This record gives sequence, C-alpha cells and structure tokens, in this order.
Amino acid sequence: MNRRIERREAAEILAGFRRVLIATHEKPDGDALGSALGLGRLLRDNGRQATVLLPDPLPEKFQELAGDDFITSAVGLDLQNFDGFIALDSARDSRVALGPELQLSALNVPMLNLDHHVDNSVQADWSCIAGDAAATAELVCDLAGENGWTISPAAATWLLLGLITDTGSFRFSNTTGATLRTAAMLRDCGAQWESVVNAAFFSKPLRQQRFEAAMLRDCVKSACDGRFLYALIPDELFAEYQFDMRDGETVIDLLREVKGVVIAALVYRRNGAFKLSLRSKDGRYPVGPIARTFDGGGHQMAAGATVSAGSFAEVEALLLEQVTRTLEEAHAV
Ligand SMILES: [Mn+2]
Repeated sequence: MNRRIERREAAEILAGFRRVLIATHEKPDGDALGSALGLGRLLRDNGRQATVLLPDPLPEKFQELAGDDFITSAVGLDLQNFDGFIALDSARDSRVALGPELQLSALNVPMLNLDHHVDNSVQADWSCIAGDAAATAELVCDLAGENGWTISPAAATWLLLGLITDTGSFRFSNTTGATLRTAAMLRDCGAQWESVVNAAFFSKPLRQQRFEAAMLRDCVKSACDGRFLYALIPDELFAEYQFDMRDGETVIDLLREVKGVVIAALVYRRNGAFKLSLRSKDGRYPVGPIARTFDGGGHQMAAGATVSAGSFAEVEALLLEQVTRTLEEAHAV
C-alpha cells in the first residue's frame, strides 16, 4: 500500500489505465484545475477514457476557460467502469474533493497519487511526489513526455494554466529551467497563452480590485522591522465587496510585492476557525515549517493552515511568535 514511485514507473502505470477517474483538491486553484483538466484531455487525446470530477465551484475567473469538460457530482457514476483513479495536487486524503456522494475509502479502484507537495500523505496504491516540479501540471507534462504522448492545444492550454498560476507567472523561486522548458513546449503545442494569462491575471472583477484596495488600506500590519507583512481580514470586508477567497489566489502577492518583506501572511475566518496563508520570498526563511506548527502544510515558500482560536488577536499572537522566531534564525533550505 502506498508505494513511492519515480516518474518512469508512474508514466507506465498511467499508460496502463484505460478508463480513468480524475479528482483534485477542494477549493481548486489554477494548478488543481490545470493538472486535472489537462490530464483528462491528454488521456482522451491518447486513446483512453477519462472523467474529471470537480464537485467544488471553480474560481470565477476560470469558469469561462473550463467549459463543460468535467462533471460536478458523482451521482450516477458507475465505479465498476474505471480501472484507474488519479488524485492530483492534493496533499492529504481529506483534501481530495469527491463531493458528498463518494468517499475515498469506498473507491475500490487502483489509485495513483500525483503531486508536488513534499509533505503529501495521501494513501494510494502508488504515489509519485515530485517536489522538484513547480506545479502538478509540470509533473503531468513529464509523464506525457515519458510516454511520448501527443499534447493537443486544449490539453496544453490547461497544463500551462497550472504552470503559470503555481509559479506566479514564472516569478516565484520554484521556477526551474525544466519549468521554463515545459512552458515553451506547451506554447509550441498550441497552448492559448493569451487566454491563460488573461484568465489568471487580467480578469479581476472590479469589486475584487476594490476589496484589495480596502484590505491594503485597512487591514495590513507590519512587524519585524517591515520584514513581516500580514493582513487580518474581517468577515465584513468580504461581505462589503462580495468577495470570496476562492477567487483570491493572488491576493497575498499584494503583500509579497512590498519592498523589504520577507514573509507575508493573510488571516481570515473560515468555518468557525481561522485560515492562515503564508508566503516567503527568501529561501533562508521558509514558511512550510511555520504552517506545520499549526498542523498545516504546503511548500517551503508557500504554505497554509487552519488555526482554531477564539479571536484574530489570538491567531495574531501565535503567528507573530512563529514568524519572529523564523526571521531571527537563518534556516538552511
Ligand atoms: Mn500545485
């Protein structure tokens, strides 16, 4: 159970499937959608059947791009019909989004777990965890390459979305030479560069721009001599601008962009607890370990957690303690 495998073997297992069910993490972001819808297309373009299950609503900005290449509910799915199940970009069992009708434990289908979160703990038959890939979509491209598969313009467009969003348009330090070569390959395969960039970065509703302006004006605090910048965002602000953090993958970058900032954080309420998002822009001060002290996870430079606390002040105190400690010690990456 849960054998760790390298890309070569993952590509062979993938090639052996004929009828595949694909899922990704709850509250899907660009890489979740890009890797899931991209892999679905890729498999169909190369002689397989593939069904992508996305029970959670898509971020508003990606809805147009997505069309109807997926199903939103497992109702009526005949599980006997599949000879493979693939979980993408999901770091934990509880993150794999299947909707209320289907339990991961009840899925009696050989399972392949593909991800780039180094702390992935999903229980599958096989797990290929590529910590060196900037995006799960990059890993999917590697597997396509191993199998010599054709990448159609539609598949390339989705996979590019994963690469572009998880690298912040190739600005973040997870961008390797291989990432850039993969992006170039996808563009050569006919990926719609302009559609992807427009959807990911140039499609904010005006109310989001206003939400962000208000957040910057009213909610941002600075600590550790300006090296830590964070925002405590009250429910009222989300309500005033009808903004949902499901659409807010890039909000934290507004803090990361500020000169002198090493660590950025967002804190807001979610389901009776507090959601914490963390970013670092200096490898000597990773935020992955901070997230793990709150029982969260993610990557070294981009991580998150859910914190049970009574008030914003309580979360703030815990956070300041951890970040101060991190900034005082230079960690080796
Ligand atoms: Mn990802």
